[in-house]
Amino acid sequence: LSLSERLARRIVDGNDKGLDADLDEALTTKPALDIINDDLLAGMKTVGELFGSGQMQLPFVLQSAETMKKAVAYLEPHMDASEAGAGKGTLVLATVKGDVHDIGKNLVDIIVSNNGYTVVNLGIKQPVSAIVEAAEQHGADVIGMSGLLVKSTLVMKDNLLELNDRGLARKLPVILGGAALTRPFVDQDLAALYEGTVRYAKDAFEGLNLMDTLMA
Ligand code: B1M
Repeated sequence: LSLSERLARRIVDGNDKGLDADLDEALTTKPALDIINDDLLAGMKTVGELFGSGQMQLPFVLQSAETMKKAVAYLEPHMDASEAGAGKGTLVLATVKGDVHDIGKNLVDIIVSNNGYTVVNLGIKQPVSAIVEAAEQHGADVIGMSGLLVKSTLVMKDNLLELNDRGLARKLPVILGGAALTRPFVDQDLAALYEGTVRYAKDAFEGLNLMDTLMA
């Protein structure tokens, strides 16, 4: 196996023995973010396919997720903090109520915070009340919600209605991301009911681009 394939395989197998050495070797050839995007996420994609088709059981998915987290944590110090500390704005970020998936959200945190924004990462299973409280406490410029379950898309819709009701929509643009969402659902259906701006980010980089656009 090539180094790239080996890294993807480590994620699929949830095998972190010797992971750091492989990551060190990969770092000699390409930047940390490329390792995440090309190699580690390829492994997560396979995990999703195996799980979805019933060929992989949940405890093994969890092991893969843990290995993915370790790999990302190991790579994080190697990412360029371009314009870090520039105080470009504040993103309050959460995985929505009822949803435990946080790998994607945490990647958004790493990429957005490495590009000059303050990110307040609330964690998983966050009710809208906690998101609103944090947004007020930290003077958020943007709210980011992540969710991977189909039911999370409905939670996001309810959350937007709640922001409308609280009169916060005009002040707080929202970025939504996660595998169960589609661009038309967010940019058309949800945008039609939210009284502020709501946008879909297909990945962490689009999340960053949206931050730049919304803060411009
Ligand atoms: Co679960 N899971 N899972 N899971 N899991 C999915 C989502 C699923 C699609 C798998 C499948 O069936 N093929 C399926 C959902 C089906 C559905 O709703 N229709 C599913 C299920 C069913 C479940 C459980 C219900 C299983 C069970 O208990 N029977 C359970 C849910 C519990 C709950 O939430 N209440 C469950 C549990 C778990 C684990 C705990 C084992 C683990 C999560 C560990 C963790 O996150 N700490 C897990 C995993 C790992 C997955 C898959 C395999 C991989 C998810 C992942 O990390 N992807 C997933 C399959 C899949 O997605 N195809 C699956 C990598 C990550 C980098 O991508 O999160 O999409 P993603 O993030 C991307 C973009 O979406 C975007 O940027 C990220 C990076 O570029 N993005 C944003 C995400 N959030 C954003 C926010 C933004 C901007 C961009 O701004 C705010």
